[in-house]
This record gives sequence, C-alpha cells and structure tokens, in this order.
Amino acid sequence: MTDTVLIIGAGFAGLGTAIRLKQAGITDIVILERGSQVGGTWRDNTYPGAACDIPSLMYSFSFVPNPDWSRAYSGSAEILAYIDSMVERFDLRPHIHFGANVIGLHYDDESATWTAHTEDGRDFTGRTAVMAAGPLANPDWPDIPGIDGFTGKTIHSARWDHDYDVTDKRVGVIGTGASAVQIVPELVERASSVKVFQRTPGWVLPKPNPPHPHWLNAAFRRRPAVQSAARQALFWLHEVVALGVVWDSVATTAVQGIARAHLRLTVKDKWLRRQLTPDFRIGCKRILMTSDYYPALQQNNCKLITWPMYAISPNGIRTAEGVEHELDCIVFATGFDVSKTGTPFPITGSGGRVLGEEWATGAYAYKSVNVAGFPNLFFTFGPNSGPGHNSVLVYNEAQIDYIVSAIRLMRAEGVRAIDVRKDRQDEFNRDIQRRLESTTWNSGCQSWYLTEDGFNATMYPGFATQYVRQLSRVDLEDYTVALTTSDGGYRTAAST
Ligand code: N01
Repeated sequence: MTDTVLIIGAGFAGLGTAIRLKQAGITDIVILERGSQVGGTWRDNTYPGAACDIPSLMYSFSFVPNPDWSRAYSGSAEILAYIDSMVERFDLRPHIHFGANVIGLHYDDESATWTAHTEDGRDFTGRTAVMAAGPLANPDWPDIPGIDGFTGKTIHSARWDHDYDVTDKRVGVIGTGASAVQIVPELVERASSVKVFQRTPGWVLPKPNPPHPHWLNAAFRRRPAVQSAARQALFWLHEVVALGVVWDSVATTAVQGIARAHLRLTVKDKWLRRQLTPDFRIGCKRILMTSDYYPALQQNNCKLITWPMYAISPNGIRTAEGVEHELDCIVFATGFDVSKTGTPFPITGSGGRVLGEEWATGAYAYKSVNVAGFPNLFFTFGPNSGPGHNSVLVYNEAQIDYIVSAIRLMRAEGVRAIDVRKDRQDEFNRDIQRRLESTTWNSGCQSWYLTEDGFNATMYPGFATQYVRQLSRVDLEDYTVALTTSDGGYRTAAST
C-alpha cells in the first residue's frame, strides 16, 4: 500500500503521469480529482471561442499521438475530447477518485509517506506524491469596489455559464488577456453591445488556423513517423521564436515590428490604434495570438473603454471620468489566482515544515520538480517551468519522465525517501534568477508571471531543449537518500 503513487489532479499532467507510470509497469496509482470529470483547465474553460494558441500537433503528448486533429489550433472541446480519450485508452478510470478535493498534504517522517486529506474527510496515503493540480485552476475575481452589488449577470471566463444567453444583451468584458481576446469576437456576434474594459493592451500576433486536410490526417494515421516529423518541425520553429520572445534582443524588436504592422494593417482608426499599442517589450506579458480580436473591436456594436474602472454599480460599470456604462452582464476575463507565493492547500514536509511559509515571498524548487525538506514529493508545472514560446506539454512531458524515472529508481534501489539537497537547490535557483534578469518577462511590465515584488517564480529562462535536457536524467547525487534495510528500518545512503 505505501508504495502507492498519489497524483493530485486529473488534467493533462496527472493523467500523463499515470500513463507513463503504467507504461513503466507501476500500477499502484491513486489519482485524486476534485471535479466530477477529467480535463483540468480544459474542462473548466469552456467560454465561447476557447481554443489553444499552440498548434495541436505540439499541444498533445508525444506518447499519445492523435492523427485526427481537425485544424492547426484546436478548440477546447476537441482538446477535452482528446484528454477524455486517454482515460479509456490507458484504462485510467479505476485509478481516479472523483470529488476528492485535497485540502492538505502531509509527510510522515516515521513511515516516509504522504497523506492527502480531502474535504469530505477521506485520507489517501502513498510513498510518493505528485502535484498535478495545474497553475491555472482557480479563477481570479478582481477586487473592484461594488462587485457584489451588481444586479445583472456576472460570469468568469474560467467558469462559463452556458445556461445564460447573451443574445441581445449589453455585455461588458473586463480584461484583455489571452481569454478575453478569444471571447470578445464571439460575444460581438451575439450580444447587442460589447464594451471591453482594458487596463493594459497586449501585443497581438495573427493566428491563421487552417483545417488539416483529409490527406494529411490520413498520412498521420498511416505513417506515425510523418506526424512525429511534423511535430519536430513545429518544435524547432518555436525554439527559433524564443530568440525574440524569451530574451530582450534585436530579434524582440523584429517580432514587435510584426505585431506593430499587424496592428497598423488591421486597425484603421488612429485613436484606437494608440489605445491598443502596448508600452512594454513584446513577450513581457503573454503574446496574444488571434486574427479575430482587432476586427471584432471595430464592429459597430463593440467599444473599447480605456478609462480606468472606478466601481461596479448595481447597473453596470462606472469609469473614472464619471460615466456609467449600463450592462446586463459582466464577463470577468481576469485570469487565474496563480500561487506564485504559498501553496493551493497546506503542504507540510519533513519535521513539520510548511511549504507555504517557505514560499511566502516566491516559490522555488530544484529543476521545478523537487523542494528540499519535502521528500518524495514531485511537482508538475512547478516553479520556473513555464515557457513563453513553446508548448507547455513539451515541458510537462520532461517533468513526467523525470518523476517516473525517480520513482522507478527508488523502487529498484530500495529507496524509501529521496530529498533534494538544499545546496543543489540553492545553486540551481541562483542560476535561474540570474538568467531571468535578461528575459523579456523581467523587462518591466506587470504580469501574472511575477509576484507583487517582481520575483519571477513562473517562467523558465531558456530554450525548451535546455529545459528538457536538464530533466533527462535523475542523479541521486543531487539527493539525500534513505534506503530501506533488511530489518525494515532505514539508513541514509551517505552512511552506507
Ligand atoms: O488572464 P490574464 P487570461 N481591473 O491574467 C485584467 C492561459 N490561457 O485568462 O493586463 C482591470 O492573462 C488584466 O489587466 P492587466 C495563458 O497562459 C491560454 O486571459 O493586468 N483589469 C488582463 O487584461 C494565459 O496567460 C490560452 O492590466 C483587470 C486580464 O484581466 C493565462 O491562461 C487561452 C483587473 C487578465 O489576463 C491567463 O489568461 C487563454 C482589474 N482589477 C488563456 N484584474 C491558450 O490558448 C485583471 N484585469 C493556451
């Protein structure tokens, strides 16, 4: 029982970890999922227009190829169907406990095990635990005065209410990030009026999205190597883009030039163009990929509001110059409450140390996967694992394979606990923070990548290739290792 692997979350990362564990012959897996369905952020983000801005050939696992993607960039329903299909294809359902909302995770030094407590009073214990809850899980409602007094309908982009019909309604959208730019074009088609409340404009690049022709999907089906080659080609194309997007360089100026030209070509009105021109380097905030947003903003029933919001009134939104914008519905496309400091629920490690306290001013880890003092605990999408230019699933696959290798190694060597060495972790993080200094993310804008103090606990400052390479091998030299002895006790590897 105690060799069980606990996985928290049944989104891409949790299911991917379970698949790779099973493929490695490890089957005592318990997946704890707070929802009643798999899919994580793709289960929750079903707003009109929800889609991925990374090509599907890369926004999928290489070990679960799908030859049938309908187009270059898939919509959320198709992605969710892909995630769902993994459950049956790899017989994961018996491992998943739905409605298991983890509210605490605690390590016991005596038994070297983790116990997850759920909201409904259940406990699940395992030798190892994998955090796969995802960073974009909890909607962020902004702190705008009067928010609770609005008498119309409020909807958050990450919890769309499909029973509410926006047809002929006066809709306000707060936010102009990656979610908003997908929602606005859909709303403009249906609502009587759409007012977009912008605090900061983002850089926009066009996103042509051609359907995959039948012959291409047939080729992928007949020759999986063709699909792998296409995936590789896209991967390297995105790696090249890193030169302009990750580091602040002349290539950044070139990419910014493309975004500026796109704005000039698609937005004719000078005033609107000025309002939509960011004052930060491209890449600093997430680049918005859409060909539909600028045209939607210029429709007769759409208006960009750039006056700061003063308050939400019972009838709408009041802006700083004293205008009240009357609305039937407010859409909050205001993003996610991402834990860059603290943890989503209490996690106590060896000796009762509390991870939330250690991460109070910013999260950090060793290679984004382990944290010293929290033995046998592994993170997916952990600190400093975010890409700005490539598929997050490429990074996620590397994390998963590292975790599976570590668990296999533990079993093969009779290891009861591995705990990453603090000196290795500190050295690693010094290097990460030094390298982040020259990136676009740290070049002076405010984004969800940074804490309020400007600490970047989110992004990986390099190529995807470098990230993958650093996780290609588990070196037990990086860890303090406790081995099980023949009498059932244990000793640290150093004392052998
Ligand atoms: O959220 P965001 P999102 N008053 O945090 C504004 C992923 N994603 O849901 O920029 C006024 O980016 C805020 O303004 P500002 C992707 O990783 C992926 O759009 O802070 N405005 C901003 O405009 C992405 O990065 C896909 O000044 C307020 C917006 O709300 C992440 O999800 C698609 C405010 C929030 O933007 C989050 O994107 C969609 C306030 N008080 C999302 N508070 C893919 O295609 C916030 N805002 C894979």
